[in-house]
Amino acid sequence: MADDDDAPDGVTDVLTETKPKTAKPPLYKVMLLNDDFTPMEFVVLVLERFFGMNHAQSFELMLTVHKKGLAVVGVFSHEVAETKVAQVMDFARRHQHPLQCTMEKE
Ligand code: TYC
Repeated sequence: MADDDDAPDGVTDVLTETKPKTAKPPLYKVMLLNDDFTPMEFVVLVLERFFGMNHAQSFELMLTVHKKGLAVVGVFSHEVAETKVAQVMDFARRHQHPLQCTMEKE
C-alpha cells in the first residue's frame, strides 16, 4: 500500500470546501448620544422619521438615551448606516440642535 487512506493506491481524496464563498458584509450600529439641550420631542421625531419607529417605541428609546447617555438605535449595512447618520446630523443642524449620531462597526 503506497498511501495511507481508504481509497485505492494512487487516488487522492479532494477535501470538501466548507467555508462559504460569499462572506456576509459587516454591520454597523447607529447610535444616538445624549446632550442637555436637544428637546425630547425632537429626538422622538428623529426616531420616528429616520428609524421607522412608532411613537411609543421612539419615546422609550429617547428616554434610554437620556438616562444612559447613548443607545443603539439600529444596525445596518455600511451604506445605510452612513445615510442614517448624515440624515440625522443634517436634520439636527438645520433645527440648530446639538444632537449627535454616530456609527460603529458591530
Ligand atoms: N437630554 C435631553 C433633554 O433633557 C433629551 C435628549 C434625549 C437629548 C436623547 C438627546 O439623544 C438625546 N432635553
